[in-house]
Amino acid sequence: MTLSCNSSHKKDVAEPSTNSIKPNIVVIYLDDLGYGDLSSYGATGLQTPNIFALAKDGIKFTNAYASSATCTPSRYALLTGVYPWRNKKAKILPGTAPLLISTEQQTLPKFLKKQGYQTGIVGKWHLGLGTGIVNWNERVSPGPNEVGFEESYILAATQDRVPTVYIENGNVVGLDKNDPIQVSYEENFDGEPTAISNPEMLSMKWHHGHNNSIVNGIPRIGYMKGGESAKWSDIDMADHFLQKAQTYVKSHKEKPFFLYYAMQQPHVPRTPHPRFSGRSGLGPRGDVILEADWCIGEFIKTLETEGLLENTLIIFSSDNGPVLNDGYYDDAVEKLGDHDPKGGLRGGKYSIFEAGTRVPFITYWKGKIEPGVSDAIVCQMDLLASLSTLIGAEDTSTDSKNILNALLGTSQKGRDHLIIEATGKTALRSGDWLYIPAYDGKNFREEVGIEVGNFPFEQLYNLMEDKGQTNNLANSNLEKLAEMNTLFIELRGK
Ligand code: NG6
Ligand code: CA
Repeated sequence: MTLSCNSSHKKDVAEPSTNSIKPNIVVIYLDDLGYGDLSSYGATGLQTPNIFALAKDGIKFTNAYASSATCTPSRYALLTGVYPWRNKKAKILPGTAPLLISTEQQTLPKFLKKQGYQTGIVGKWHLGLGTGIVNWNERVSPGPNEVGFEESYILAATQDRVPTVYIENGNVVGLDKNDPIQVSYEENFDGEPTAISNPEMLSMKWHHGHNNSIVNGIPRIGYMKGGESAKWSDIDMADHFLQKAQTYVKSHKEKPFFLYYAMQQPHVPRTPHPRFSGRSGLGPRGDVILEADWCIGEFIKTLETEGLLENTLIIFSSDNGPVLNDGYYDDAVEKLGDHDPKGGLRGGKYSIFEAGTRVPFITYWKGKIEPGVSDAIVCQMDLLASLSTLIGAEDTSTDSKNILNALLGTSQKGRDHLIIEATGKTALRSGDWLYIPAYDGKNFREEVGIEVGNFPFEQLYNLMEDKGQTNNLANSNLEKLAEMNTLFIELRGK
């Protein structure tokens, strides 16, 4: 059903936007999950029943965007409400990068905290830690706790990057002081095995990059020495984060909370728990999507048994589009079969084409949101302005737009336009149209097998008529081209 925005309908379900309501807010955020990776978004080769239930009883957005086609910038925009291209450092960060968000900056958790919320993050961070040179053997700061999260339990960067340890409120979990951790992205530590020196130690083969330190048989990006007792178990990571998220909910019931549950799937290395290995038939990439779906089901059960489901707004999405081979041989390509992670869109992770940034996005609030499908243009960056409005104190200090009514399904109207970003390049979505300026560089990124969208000429697509971006109208609709170009320059600057 597509929602209408007539006023009587509005009245029925607009209640949450009254000033005094402070529901719990949970953002469930996957890593590299594509627009077509869920059965709720048309996948037939993969069944994701728990996310399906959220979509069926909530609002499924068909024109929702991460701000970017990679992780760090998308997470930056989600948490700060600021376009990542305004910050030159907002690109894929190494595990040793300093904190990208200024401690002075407005953030979603900071805002909510000021409004009386308890705030927590469980899962992937990837926004940098510390101020430059990090000593992992002392409290690492500033980090999530300094930009609004009262409690944090994170992995620093990505599952494929060192340090491969959990960090709780700035402290490496399970660290033995007699076995200190050292991390470098420049050079190896004397005598430490790498994927190059000791290929016999590998249980997963690298395809490109990912040939530095070996942890649990998996070669990583970056070098790490020590910290043996603190190293995470890859196959237990999903259960581990789930348990932390459940514990957070159970122990913060008394006051409203904001929980950012940032799951690691299906980013590489894909390491399903043995319970899920082989279950999808699509190889580990499919298996970890099933695993993530199961975790979400368990997490929602916890909200339910704790009596919190009716009072919790759940927002589900992904930080960027899909990639099959992102650096390891793990059968993602070989076992893909008919599954289309892109869901008919063009491109993928790293791409300025739609599959880079258009992602699954679901809002669910039992008894408050009327189920439906929404075509409104929405962006994760808009959570700050929208959620602040929900709780009665709209924050319009950033690029974030108040699209609360679209998120709650009382309106089909989202943003008029949005600048999307992919590895430093930007494009404009406005209404049904997508404009990509001319860019240097290659279109096809061979190692990942993805078209990133670079062409030495302008591109213009009507996404309603041409979802797969196959018909460039730049030469045939000069009027629209000029209009889009003008708006792009106005929004983006030269
Ligand atoms: C790339 C990695 C890729 C992945 C990505 C970050 C190589 C060759 N590739 O540099 O495997 O880690 O960074 O992904 O190292 S993201 O989802 O966190 O943006
Ligand atoms: Ca990602």
